[in-house]
Amino acid sequence: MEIATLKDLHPDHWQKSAAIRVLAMDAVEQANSGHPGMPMGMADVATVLFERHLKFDASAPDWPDRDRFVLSAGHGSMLLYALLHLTGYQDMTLEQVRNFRQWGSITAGHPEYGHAKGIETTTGPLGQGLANAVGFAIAEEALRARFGKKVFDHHTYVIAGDGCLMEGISHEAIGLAGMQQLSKLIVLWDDNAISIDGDVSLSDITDQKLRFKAAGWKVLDCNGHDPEDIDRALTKAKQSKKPTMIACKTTIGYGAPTKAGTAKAHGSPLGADELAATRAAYGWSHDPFVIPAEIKSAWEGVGKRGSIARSEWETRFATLSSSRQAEITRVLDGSAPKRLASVIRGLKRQISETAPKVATRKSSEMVLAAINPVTPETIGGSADLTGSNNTLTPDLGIFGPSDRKGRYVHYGIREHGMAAAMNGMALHGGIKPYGGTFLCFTDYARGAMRLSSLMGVPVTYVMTHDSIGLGEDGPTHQPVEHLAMLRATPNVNVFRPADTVETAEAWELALTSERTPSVLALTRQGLPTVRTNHKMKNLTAHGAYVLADAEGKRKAILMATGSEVAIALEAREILQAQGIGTRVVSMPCWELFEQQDETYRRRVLPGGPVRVAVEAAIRFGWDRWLYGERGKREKSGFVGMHGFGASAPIGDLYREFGITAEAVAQKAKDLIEGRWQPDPRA
Ligand SMILES: Cc1ncc(C[n+]2csc(CCOP(=O)(O)OP(=O)(O)O)c2C)c(N)n1
Repeated sequence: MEIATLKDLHPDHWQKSAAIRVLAMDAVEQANSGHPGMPMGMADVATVLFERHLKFDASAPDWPDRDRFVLSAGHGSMLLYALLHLTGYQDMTLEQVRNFRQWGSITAGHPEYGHAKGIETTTGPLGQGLANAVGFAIAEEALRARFGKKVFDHHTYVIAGDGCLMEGISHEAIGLAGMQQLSKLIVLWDDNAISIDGDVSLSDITDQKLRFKAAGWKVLDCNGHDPEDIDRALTKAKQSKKPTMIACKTTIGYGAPTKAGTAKAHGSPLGADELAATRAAYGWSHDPFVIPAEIKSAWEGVGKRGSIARSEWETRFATLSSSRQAEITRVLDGSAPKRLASVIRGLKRQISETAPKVATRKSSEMVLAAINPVTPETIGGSADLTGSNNTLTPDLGIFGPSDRKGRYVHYGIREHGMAAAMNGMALHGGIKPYGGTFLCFTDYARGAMRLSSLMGVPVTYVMTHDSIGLGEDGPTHQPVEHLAMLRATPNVNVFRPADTVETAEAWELALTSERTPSVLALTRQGLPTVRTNHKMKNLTAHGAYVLADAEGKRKAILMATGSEVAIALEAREILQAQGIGTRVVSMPCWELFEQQDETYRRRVLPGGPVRVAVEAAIRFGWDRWLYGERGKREKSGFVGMHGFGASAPIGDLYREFGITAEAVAQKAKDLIEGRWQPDPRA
């Protein structure tokens, strides 16, 4: 649709959408970086969505029953910032818009969760927002089933670009949403046929509409510059029993005389001449960042449109029993249920007394069996490894189109989609998601896992088969570098528990974490209980602690995690038998140990004794504890992996790779007797 026609037929709409366009153009120009084309192209769609469909109240951005709006094409961030400013979100001032992409502003290059109200999730890595939205929609279904539609009854809208749909993660997200019949999920595809390199046809000829249809979606079309057509499609989408994708035919950089419809409008300022010419084409005579009062006030009216629905919701909420209100408030706040701590303590006591020999993946199942019944906000799942990850407990039921009260999601073989959906659920609020796969396939989930950390959402990753200890599946499945990679990631607690007691403690910490995701690295193979002395206190909360102290003069400290703690204890026996006083330090979570004060760390790892670290993974990162923390290079050694694993039975692998109690004891003795040798790979 030509500008003249649009202005003529829909003058009010035009003014509103033009305000988005010029704010985007001006902010990108001022910042001298950013992406004007997408906001200019999608301004009409966004205007109709916000004006006629999106249930929101700009004065109450956290209202739990608001519709969620996800800008998956996060490079078009100015579209969102303009909408938030125009509709009257308090924190999104004009000053913030002027400071687009500057240090300290809330208008970051890409929308970042927590920076400004109205940003539901961090987007920018293409496809993530779309996949988060699947989690938002799952959370809404689950909460509606649990608390009723008086309290939870809202849609999730997504704007996604060609890039989002080309990314592999979109395939996982679309497949999952289609199967789950998430009818309140509506995706608006910015079908402008342009990406950075040029025409999308340079790299993709997929029929996206057929693709969505094939995955079980309803598919609609609209002219993305015709408000009535956009409205018609959105109205129809809301009646669908399936998730809906609306292909919105748009022109990138709409109205820019020489750049519209080309990749030149995608990711750089229009430039002074083009900017002036575009203003002229729009008939927009106002100075940069000036929005005429009547247009601003019309937009503010849109921002208030939802206030009636919101106050009606508050009235309905107030009619609920006080215990129901308290429970809803609790799950939305993310506070742990009262009984969680006592259930964990009870299990710890029982395990310390009976000392079972079980794999920590099984330990995790035992813990979940105890905590899931008292924590109704958990939604578990696995990427098709349920029996191996031990993530399903008998009380959960399966979440699906015919049972929204089920609390277990069969994610299918979709690690990345699972991780992103979990982010969405956690961000929605009211749900504590956990999901499993093999630790090695962290690689496949990595894009979304990084965002869990960046956004500070407390999801829990249950990563089993955590070392060569998985045996015959071989090196393709044996993680060696993954712990290091996870530990290198800011803001994630990487737990590698040694037994069921530590596993229970790790779960307690994961479920009570407020701003940090957790990874539980769990074994396939059986492990003895090493914590046979019941302690009420959560020792894992310290990150590392003295599990067995030296008898006699302390000459060696053995540090280990997970399955290698038992090996360290055996090595200690050998050394003690030879009169060498040896301390064993279990280090289930380095990140938490780092957070302890100096005095505690000094107490656990005093300078003086030789140190040997043992972990069936590569050494990377261990030096911090070997000689960075009051240790000495010539008095420290590492027993672990130096490359990829191999396909063989577990016993052979540990022996062949030299990860044995004898090797650990020998290393300690060599160090004590001054026979230090540099590790060529360290
Ligand atoms: C995972 C990921 N890969 C690459 C990029 C860099 N990037 C940002 S936008 C973009 C092109 C997106 O094209 P499209 O979705 O069609 O956006 P439009 O050109 O319509 O604005 C790319 C490659 C990114 N943000 N995320």
